[in-house]
Amino acid sequence: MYLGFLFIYFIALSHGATIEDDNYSVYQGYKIIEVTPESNKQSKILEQFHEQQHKVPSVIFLSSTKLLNSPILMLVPPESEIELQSVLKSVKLPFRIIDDDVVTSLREERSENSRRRTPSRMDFESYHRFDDITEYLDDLSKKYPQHTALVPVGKSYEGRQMNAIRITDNSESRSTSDRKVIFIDAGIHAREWIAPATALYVIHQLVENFDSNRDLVKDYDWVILPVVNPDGYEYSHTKERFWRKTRQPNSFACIGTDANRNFDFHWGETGASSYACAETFRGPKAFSEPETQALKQILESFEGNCKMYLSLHSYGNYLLYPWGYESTLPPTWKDLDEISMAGANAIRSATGTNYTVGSATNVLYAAAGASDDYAFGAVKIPVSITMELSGAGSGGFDPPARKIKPFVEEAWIGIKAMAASVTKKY
Ligand code: 0X9
Ligand code: ZN
Repeated sequence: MYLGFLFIYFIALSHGATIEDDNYSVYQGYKIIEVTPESNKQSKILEQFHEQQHKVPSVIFLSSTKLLNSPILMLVPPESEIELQSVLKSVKLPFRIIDDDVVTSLREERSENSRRRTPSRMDFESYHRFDDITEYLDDLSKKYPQHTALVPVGKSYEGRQMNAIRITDNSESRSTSDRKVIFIDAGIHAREWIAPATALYVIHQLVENFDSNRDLVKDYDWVILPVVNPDGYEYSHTKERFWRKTRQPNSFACIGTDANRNFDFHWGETGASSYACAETFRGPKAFSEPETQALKQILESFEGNCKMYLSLHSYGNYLLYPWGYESTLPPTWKDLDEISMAGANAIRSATGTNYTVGSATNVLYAAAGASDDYAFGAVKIPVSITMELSGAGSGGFDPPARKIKPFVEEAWIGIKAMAASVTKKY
């Protein structure tokens, strides 16, 4: 008996997981269901059902869009399957079960996904834990003191130190406070692991491949915060793979706030839940989360100098600009469109991947209190873009390890093109 347990334990270890670490049993019996609305009526009913999840959460929307003929994925617990099916039947919307055993898929993916990086270098062959990421930034700042500096941003609810890295070309004579800034963040949503990986790839390119990318840092400093929500990120590694929110407890024993609904700009007006258990909970008040406060402060410290705010999310291949809280477009939307199109076109000609460009409300859905609207509307950063990266694997948030490299390389092509367009314009 004892030997049997020991054997299972070693098998688990040899697959890169520990028994204590197995975070997938919470999804026992869950399925991933895909629907593709083809008419406005079908799209509307699904939107209403999505809205309802803001109040009585059961089904987790893994992706959503207003565009017809685009697939929408849902994570469906066994007890909600019948309800969902009857909603879909009422508008003759066919569905496809794309995964009827989420637990097994996640376990299989996990064995190849999580490995520690080789000390002193970053690799893009697996997803890295928060401590590993912190250590990498630390290493870079020591190894390249002439080009990099750590910027302490704040502490997460569970006390994790959040650091951004500032990348600069020291041959410039202007003082730091006069330099223009491009600010990138990732990992506001815990489960979107490809986003921090992309932020790390941008850091790696700008610092470790400095000479090839010199032009991009000539007039601009880059400040990059690779994980905005470290508590959630770690929780999605160790407990619930599809965790989205922060980890600060709320009423009704429900934990976490959707950090991308917690910013004080039209806070809570649309597409955000006032219900603490919902996936899109806006928080008990604006900036209730230490992580969103930290992001607000660092953004405000670059007020006037920061010309582009780019927030990395996944997934769906979208480049979204304001507004995200209402369908009206801001007066400068043509500039925003031109810069986003530069990114989309660069990616399309390099790899053929198609990024959809448009305002967040018009392309996806209205959701107020997000960081992109705050950066644009409150901090007055002239270019604010949310980039929804490529998806793959379970529910779209688990691109297999071998896809990390091509995905982050592709994103970098788009980011470079957008940055080039910004530095020319501002
Ligand atoms: O809903 C979100 O926060 C973002 N999509 S995600 O699938 N990564 O969760 C989109 C945010 C777009 N911006 C605004 N609505 N302001
Ligand atoms: Zn997101």
